[in-house]
Amino acid sequence: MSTPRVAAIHDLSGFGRCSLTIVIPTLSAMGVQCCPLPTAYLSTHTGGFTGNTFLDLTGQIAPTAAHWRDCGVAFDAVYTGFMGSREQMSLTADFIESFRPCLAVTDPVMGDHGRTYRTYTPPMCRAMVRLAEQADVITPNRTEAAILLGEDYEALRLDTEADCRRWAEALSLEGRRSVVLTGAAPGQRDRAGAVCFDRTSGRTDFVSAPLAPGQFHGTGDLFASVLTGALVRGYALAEAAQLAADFTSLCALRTEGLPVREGLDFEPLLWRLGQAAEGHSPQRRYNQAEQHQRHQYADNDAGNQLH
Ligand code: PXL
Repeated sequence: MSTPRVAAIHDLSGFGRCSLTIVIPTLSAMGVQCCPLPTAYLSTHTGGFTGNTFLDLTGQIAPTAAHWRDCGVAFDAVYTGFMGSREQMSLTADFIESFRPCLAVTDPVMGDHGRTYRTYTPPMCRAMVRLAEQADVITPNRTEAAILLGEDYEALRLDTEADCRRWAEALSLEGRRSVVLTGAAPGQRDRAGAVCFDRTSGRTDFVSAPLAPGQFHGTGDLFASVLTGALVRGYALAEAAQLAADFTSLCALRTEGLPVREGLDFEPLLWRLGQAAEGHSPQRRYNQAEQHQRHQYADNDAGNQLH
């Protein structure tokens, strides 16, 4: 079976572990080929550091897409994350459409804990809402979910299973896209979790893993990267989200006590992720119709697959 291939459109931040410095090693460890298309180069990420450099790479998106198409490259998935400008979002949307049928996974990176990231302006957030409308799978946190839905952050509560189901279903745009809404572990104080709405079945499932103390940078990037890798390796949505929750939790637990802005200390654990993913044979996903038929639902209690 050939190696699944993912185009990853995210920023490249040299120090601080986020975006491509997480996406590339994670997908590689899972036996997935990652083709990065950096949206910008920054010396560090923008959370916890000031004075970072910022080299905008918007001009690279269309020519890279054209060159890859000329080379006959096809992708199982296009996975998008942090964007550097409003223009990048429409270019990224064009990129996705020109590589259909591929799975489009959009992590609508805009903010956390009720606040947008420093570089995100309201027009950029509106452009992200439009980009996410084209996605097959979105992975918002609570802050991003509120922006996507035009809701007040305080109103978007994830305290009960019913709340979580309601918001996940609202985010699905009447079942057109699948949703993995993170930060949702209703009634479980000591667990971190997500609620998953799968458009192929209309099912809503909950996944969770032990909660580590502290809020580390890049946690969302790691979660979405594992999820994407698992999806192109043939995991069903809830099963992919469970693996992502397990691995992110394991990494967060070992990072405890290290500087928050340096992100999750995930590299020493990548071999475990590789081992877990090995149990699944990769499936080519160029044809989305086929892919939808293949989706089968794992029991919610799939259990921790990382040993
Ligand atoms: O982890 C999200 C992220 C990605 N990329 C950059 C960021 C952030 C969050 O602050 O600054 C550059």
